[in-house]
Amino acid sequence: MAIERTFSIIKPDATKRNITGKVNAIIEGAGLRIVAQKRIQMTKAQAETFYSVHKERPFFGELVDFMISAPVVVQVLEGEGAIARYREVMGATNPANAAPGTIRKECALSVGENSVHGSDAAETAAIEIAQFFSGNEIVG
Ligand code: 3AN
Repeated sequence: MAIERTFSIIKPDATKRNITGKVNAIIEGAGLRIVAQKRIQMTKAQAETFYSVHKERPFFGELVDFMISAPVVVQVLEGEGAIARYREVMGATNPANAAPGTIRKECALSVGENSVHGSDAAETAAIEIAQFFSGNEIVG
């Protein structure tokens, strides 16, 4: 399988509870490498752009407000089949349905406050990485 890069966000519910290290331990324990990482306060415009695919969904406003409610940690993860692998490591969107050992099972609070985001395909990974990182900030 090819080495890929995917985009990850540790969301406000996790930064507020001071468990970014716990999330990173699960990521690294799964064999993914954190090749870029920074803690930022997302602006409303950044959050709206990032989640624009969901703009017609009823929870869009709530999602944007949540993502700007506290700092987030944006990351680039690298590894074999990293995009699908990270989706497995994150677990189901609703933590009630997430498998044991996944980030959402171990850390998330609800379907909205679900601790992490991960890209769902190679095209979105490239777009999402480029929204938050320049090439020289990613060191593999
Ligand atoms: P995933 O993050 O697992 O790819 P998506 O793409 O269906 O899930 O949803 C994007 C984000 O929107 C989720 N991570 C979650 O924070 C939020 N979300 C999804 N469904 C709901 C919902 N029913 N109510 C509130 N927020 C939701």
